[in-house]
Amino acid sequence: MPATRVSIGLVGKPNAGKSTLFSAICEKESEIGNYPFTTTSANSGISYMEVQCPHTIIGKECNPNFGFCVNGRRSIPVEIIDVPGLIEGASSGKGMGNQFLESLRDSMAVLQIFDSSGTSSADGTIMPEKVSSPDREIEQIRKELYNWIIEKMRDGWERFARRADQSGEPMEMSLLRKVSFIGLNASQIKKMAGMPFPSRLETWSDSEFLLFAEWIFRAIKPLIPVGNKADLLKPGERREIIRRIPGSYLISAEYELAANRALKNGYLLHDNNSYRISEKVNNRQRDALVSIIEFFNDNIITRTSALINTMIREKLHMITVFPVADETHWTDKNGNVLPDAYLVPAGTTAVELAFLVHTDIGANFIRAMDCKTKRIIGRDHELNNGDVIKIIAKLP
Ligand SMILES: Nc1nc2c(ncn2[C@@H]2O[C@H](COP(=O)(O)OP(=O)(O)OP(=O)(O)O)[C@@H](O)[C@H]2O)c(=O)[nH]1
Ligand SMILES: [Mg+2]
Repeated sequence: MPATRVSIGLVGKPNAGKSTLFSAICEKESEIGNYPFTTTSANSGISYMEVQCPHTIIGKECNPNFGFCVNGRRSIPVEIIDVPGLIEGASSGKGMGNQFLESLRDSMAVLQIFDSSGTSSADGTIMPEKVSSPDREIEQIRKELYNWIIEKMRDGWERFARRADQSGEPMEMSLLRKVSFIGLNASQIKKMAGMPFPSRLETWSDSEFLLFAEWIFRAIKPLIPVGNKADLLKPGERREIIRRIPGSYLISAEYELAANRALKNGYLLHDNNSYRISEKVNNRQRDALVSIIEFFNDNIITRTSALINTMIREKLHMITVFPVADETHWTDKNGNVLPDAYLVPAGTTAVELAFLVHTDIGANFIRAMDCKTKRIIGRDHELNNGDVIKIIAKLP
């Protein structure tokens, strides 16, 4: 994985389809089962985010260190973490317990996978008819995530808070040590400024812990509702879900996986941005593929590749930049064209990029060059999406 690793976690009740989604978007597959708790420990894999590759500007093929590039579309690795199913009481150890929640520490964003068809109970048992409401399911899982944070914060809080208040250190900085289990860094915790949190930690109680948990999943690690199994819904029902659950997306992990397999087997062909069914399929396979294509053509449905791009661009506000050593040929010092594509937060400056490339380069930063315009840029210049940047540093 590149220096700037982006991780997305998948959470939801058992049988919501997390492992099916993981298998559809990652290079490796995760075990899928129609019984609860098929997945028993967190599993991480690599998926890709597609961006326009600047190699088309200089007309030379690129040589990616990570990922690949096809027809000018560069695929950048993104880590996906498949988490075991969550049930009510998970935060206090029910089901698979709460150790696995700790894999969320490494996730920058979390997809909350819910069963949009409502055909599974709260513990994930698959039912022949609708038995659950997506709204309630989303609330329940959120409550578990919040409870997990509250429980972790409660542990040894009084002693911690007393000491922190006496230390004279800014409240956020003390808190940073306490919340390492959720993987916050100093620049993230500074975003608490302006939020209505009491500065004396000793006065914090469950309501502040809850506010803090809500803030984390809103401002730091966006928790995005994704309704799976939308293939089981009629078109009108799909629209009703999107209307009722603001900010949600609808997918079918099963159809995505089936389409991938059909593409690999040559049963399905993809040209000119549309699908074509091969002549070599039998009638049953043709019917299945027709349903899948029809489903994907419904514009209320989000394709899983678009979902990953949206998470990174719009929810995590990240941009792609390409550091190079040679401003004319856009190569590294070994002649590889555009070898690195970094996903960095929007607002990243030239010197911050230099530190990501190497701490020595960051520490000895002199200036940088925007290789598309050949303009010199200073250390505090904020980079733009798609920039190709040469860093000039004073090295011994
Ligand atoms: N119809 C339909 N079924 C799906 C879809 N995604 C998953 N399933 C089925 O739902 C069941 C559960 O899928 P998994 O991916 O194992 O679910 P999970 O969320 O990983 O479950 P746990 O590991 O137990 O937490 C399997 O029988 C899948 O085939 C979908 O998009 N549509
Ligand atoms: Mg699973």
